[in-house]
Amino acid sequence: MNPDRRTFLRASTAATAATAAMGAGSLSELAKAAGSRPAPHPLLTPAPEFQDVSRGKPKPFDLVGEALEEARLTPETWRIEILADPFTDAVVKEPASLERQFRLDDGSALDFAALRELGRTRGVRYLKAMQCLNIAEPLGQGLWEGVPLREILRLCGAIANVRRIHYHGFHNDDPAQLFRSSLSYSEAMETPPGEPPVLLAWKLNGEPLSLLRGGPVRMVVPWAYGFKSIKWLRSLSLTNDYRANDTYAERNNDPDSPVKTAAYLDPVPDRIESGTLLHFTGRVVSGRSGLDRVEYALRRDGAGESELVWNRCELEAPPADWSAVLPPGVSSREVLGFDPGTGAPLSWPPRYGTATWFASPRDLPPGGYEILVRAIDRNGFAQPEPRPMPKAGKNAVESRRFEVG
Ligand SMILES: Nc1nc2c(c(=O)[nH]1)N[C@H]1C(S)=C(S)[C@@H](COP(=O)(O)O)O[C@H]1N2
Ligand SMILES: [Mo]
Repeated sequence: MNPDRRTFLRASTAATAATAAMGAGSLSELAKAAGSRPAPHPLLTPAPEFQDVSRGKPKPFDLVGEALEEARLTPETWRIEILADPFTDAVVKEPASLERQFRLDDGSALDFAALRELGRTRGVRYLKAMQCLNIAEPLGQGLWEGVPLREILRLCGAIANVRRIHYHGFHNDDPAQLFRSSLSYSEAMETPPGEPPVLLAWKLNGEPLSLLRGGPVRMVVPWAYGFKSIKWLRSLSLTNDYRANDTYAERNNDPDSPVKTAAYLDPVPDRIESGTLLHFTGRVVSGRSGLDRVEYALRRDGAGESELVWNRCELEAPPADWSAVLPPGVSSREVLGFDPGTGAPLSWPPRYGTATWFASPRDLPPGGYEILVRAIDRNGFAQPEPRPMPKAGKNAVESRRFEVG
């Protein structure tokens, strides 16, 4: 159980224990215990605590010593190739061409120092939740830092017949284990004003990106599920093929699916003593269509779907003091998605980010219940709409049962 999930239990058992131990005499103690709302999920997930989704064997983060260097996965050995894909077929008649390629064989591949140098003038950082299309719950939220992919592609000079960027991560020498993804050229180059760009990231939460999280360099695609954020990135291929080559597409998922606005519910104890102040918590992800609100409903055993009454949940407030949240030396004024003047976030939760919601229903009569939670997006769609299809992202309305005894 992670510490946040424990908080619910702690808060509710503290209140129960206080009720039992103190009797009617110490009302202020009682109020204190009962009033303690669980702490929100931390806004920055420590890098090792992200839930890991890595395919293949051995995993790159199990490599050590020479094997790691041969894989070019140390900052000193890391290189990225940027190549024109010679691909043509009956439909795609002309191959891609680049004025300048960056190749391993002639020593022109970009190294880590070159990337960092570019980052000095073109670097950006933003908050983003990493989320797998196939796992309900964000894997973690981080402050990602690096250089926009568009700045890397600019280095190629004049380019012709390029429609997509194909890229893959290192696993080992078995081609069957390649984990691939792709973006259209336009998605990579045309960042809407104020929106986070696709990033070649080498820092997470102010620290160098660990091998475990895909370092030295990983792709971060802000609006997409995790399968586009390829770890152990070492090559980009610019192609005239107009099709997505994503590994996830081959596994029956929609490779263009943006992250959904969706609320997720933390575990709930099976049984709650009558009179305990209830605190339900969970996380909500602000997807491409933004978040309007989070709602919960309580269904008593035997009640029908049509009797559901949806109530508004409270959202964790943005921190008043971001210096206590962000890594040392990072001002929120320098984070994309924050007001450069005031340092306050421009939307909440952050764009493609997550925050905690709370619901504290009062005075529930004893009985069996189900709690349901849903997010409403800025277009007025209630979860699981607008795309209640697992192929486009796990987005079902979550519910849990409990008894008030
Ligand atoms: N090279 C590589 N990159 C990868 C994967 C992988 O298996 N290999 N898994 C992807 C998937 S499906 C997800 S959801 C995210 C998870 O990122 P995390 O392990 O840092 O939480 O990484 C993506 N990047
Ligand atoms: Mo994933």
